[in-house]
Amino acid sequence: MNAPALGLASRLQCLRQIERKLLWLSAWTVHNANNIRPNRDGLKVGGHQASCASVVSIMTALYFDRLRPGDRVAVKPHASPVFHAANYLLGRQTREKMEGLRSMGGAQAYPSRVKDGDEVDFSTGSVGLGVAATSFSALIQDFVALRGLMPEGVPTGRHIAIAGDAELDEGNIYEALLEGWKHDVRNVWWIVDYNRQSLDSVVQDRLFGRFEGLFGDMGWNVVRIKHGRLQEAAFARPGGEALRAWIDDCPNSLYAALTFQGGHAWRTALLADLGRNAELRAIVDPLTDDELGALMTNLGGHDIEAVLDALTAAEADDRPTCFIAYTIKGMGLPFAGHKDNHSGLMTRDQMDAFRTQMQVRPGHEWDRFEGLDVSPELLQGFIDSCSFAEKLTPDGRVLHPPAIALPAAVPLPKLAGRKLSTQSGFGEILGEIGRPEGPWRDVASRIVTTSPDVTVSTSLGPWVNRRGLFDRHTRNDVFRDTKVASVQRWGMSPSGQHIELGIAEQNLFLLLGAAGLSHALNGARLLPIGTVYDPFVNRGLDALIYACYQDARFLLVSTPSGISLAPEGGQHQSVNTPLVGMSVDRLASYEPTHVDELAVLLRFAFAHMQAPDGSAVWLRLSTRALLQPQRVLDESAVIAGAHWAVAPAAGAPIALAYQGPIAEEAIAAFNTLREDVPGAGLLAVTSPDRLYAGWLAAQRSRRDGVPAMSHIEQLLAPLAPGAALVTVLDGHPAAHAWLGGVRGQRVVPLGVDRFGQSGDIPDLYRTYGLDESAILDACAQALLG
Ligand SMILES: Cc1ncc(C[n+]2csc(CCOP(=O)(O)OP(=O)(O)O)c2C)c(N)n1
Ligand SMILES: [Mg+2]
Repeated sequence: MNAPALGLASRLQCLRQIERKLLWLSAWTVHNANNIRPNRDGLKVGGHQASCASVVSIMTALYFDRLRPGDRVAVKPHASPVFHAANYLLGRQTREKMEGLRSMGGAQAYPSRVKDGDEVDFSTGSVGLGVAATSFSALIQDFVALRGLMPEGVPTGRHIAIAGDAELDEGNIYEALLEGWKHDVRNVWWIVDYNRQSLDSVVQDRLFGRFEGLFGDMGWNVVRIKHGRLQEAAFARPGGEALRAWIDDCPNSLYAALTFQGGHAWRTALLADLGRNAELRAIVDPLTDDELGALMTNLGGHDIEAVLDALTAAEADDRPTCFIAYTIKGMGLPFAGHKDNHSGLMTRDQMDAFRTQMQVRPGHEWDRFEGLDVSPELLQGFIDSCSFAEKLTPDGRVLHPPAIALPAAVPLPKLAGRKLSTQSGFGEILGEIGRPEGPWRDVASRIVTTSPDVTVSTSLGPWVNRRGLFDRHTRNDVFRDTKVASVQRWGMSPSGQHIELGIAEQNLFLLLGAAGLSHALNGARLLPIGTVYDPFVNRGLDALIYACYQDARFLLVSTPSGISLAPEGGQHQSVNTPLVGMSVDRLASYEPTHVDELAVLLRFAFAHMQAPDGSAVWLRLSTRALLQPQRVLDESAVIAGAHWAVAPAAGAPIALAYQGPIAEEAIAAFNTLREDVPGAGLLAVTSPDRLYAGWLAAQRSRRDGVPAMSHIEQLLAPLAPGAALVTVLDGHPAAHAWLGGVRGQRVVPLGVDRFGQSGDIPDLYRTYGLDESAILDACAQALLG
């Protein structure tokens, strides 16, 4: 349904009007925010008029011609105003939000799923991540489609990134490319806005050649959109090939500088090299300076026809395709090509001149069809007839499938009298959930697991043996077929439920981010679980934060953790991850100590991942086996972040709090402590993150005049006002140090604040001050004040 009533010429005419309007609106939106809107704090509001101008033609061709409702797009961060302007023309963005660009409640500086609302498919801002995200969302679309989870009526589509060329400097791009190749990813387009400028400078010459080589090696189709129709026509004339060669050989910096200087400078430079070429002069001499400037800057990425042709040709198959669209940063604006234009803003005078050029009357800056050369009716009719103007579903672009119902409890292995680690407990429980029959069957069908080459060593093995590996193609397990003994059954098929990744941790989080948005993007709810070694969460941290910023819903299981991993040495012993868990928004972070707590938290995670006001969940686990207690848990307390393993007497002068595998030493110390202080309490902390969040929320509520009492306030209330708290975890002690602020109690926080090293647990706990005697010393110190 592509503007059926209009012929090509009228279609192009309409697209050119829209292109012009997007250029105007994007520049004006930034100008308005910086120069027209009142500014209360004197800070520069900012915006990127040049980055927008660079990509206007590409976005016009996409949004108003080639995009289908089922396509999903990541727009380069600095083109946010163009994106909002396109939506404004499509009737999906309000003038109020446009006027409020970069102000609270207005359109966001960079497209944001959560803050901008339903039209944004992928948030962008941390460059490179949005681009790579499209590859993983295409993989997830395949996963849900091949497993028959896509709801009827929801179309599949292409996953498209409009990328700045400097985004390809980010290493995560190449990690994603390699992973995409392994999984034979399809239906991905990356359109590179090849303006050969980044923030600081002009890029190296012939960079496109590197891109082409890299993408080609990864099995991508690479399409150069280099020249516009004007240039092609000139090249076709006698002498034209000399002009083409001159442009091809022109260094990027010189090309950019000449673009900025304009027609006269182009003529001087051209004639200095080719002035004796009579055929070339026949092309160049008749042109005015402006005409010559227009010819020399007529690059493919600014020529709607060239862009349309390239995109349309690529639709012939579903191969991943990289388009290298040659563009000029700031095209059509006074600072076009200037190397300092990244954050450059047009002055008021420049804007006035631009307004006149765009035929926009003062006071009509926001009128959709002001100053255009076609009638509003024709243009509106054209816009209405664009495929992308059709709704994806009656609900819009964000889909809301119902939650998957959960049985009352996860299948718990026998615990009584057993020594078990949380990691083994996790593997056993997930293996049970994966049984083909039983109450968890429907939930299990929605689980997708993934791990960056640590599937077996994070105890996902039993689950994978049950559910198989996912691959678009069926591939047998050769070891099994040839009867080589192995515990792992690793057959791959389109019905498998584990996506095995290479080691790159950023890819893990990009995949979890994509799978965690499948409900919203595909209408197919998934329960993604990713496992990784705890210290290497840091290796993918930006992508983890990115996933959370998009409100992706997944369960992260990081294991093993801390110095309890004793012999493995410092690089494998995580220290800071509990603090990371506390500080990342939309991520509920836990460290269960015993497997009964883990079981409660696993079920909670499946619910929280699906709740409208829920979030992603993180479980930090350990390989240290602990004796499992027999007890009845207060499940809501476990979920809220802590429960009394031994409740304190009223007015008790001290409590000991533990988190994670250090519990054994803490419990031993506690038993000694109680001989002297019979009323002492023993607090099992499952989440400093949830405790702290709950405390902050209660404070906010009270500030607003609404009475509230947080879980940690209730827990600590029985203790004497000046009581001492000794806290201990296998991680940074700052995770607990704040507890003293809750009721003004004294805290002696124990933990690890230096890099770990190889050793056994007695040596390491002693060295880092976590063994029983160190805990008792801390108690004595705390009691003495
Ligand atoms: C991870 C990250 N590092 C740095 C930045 C700061 N930054 C913003 S834009 C930019 C250069 C972008 O250049 P390019 O991708 O070529 O975009 P364009 O030329 O279209 O503006 C940089 C370094 C960022 N947003 N994200
Ligand atoms: Mg650039």
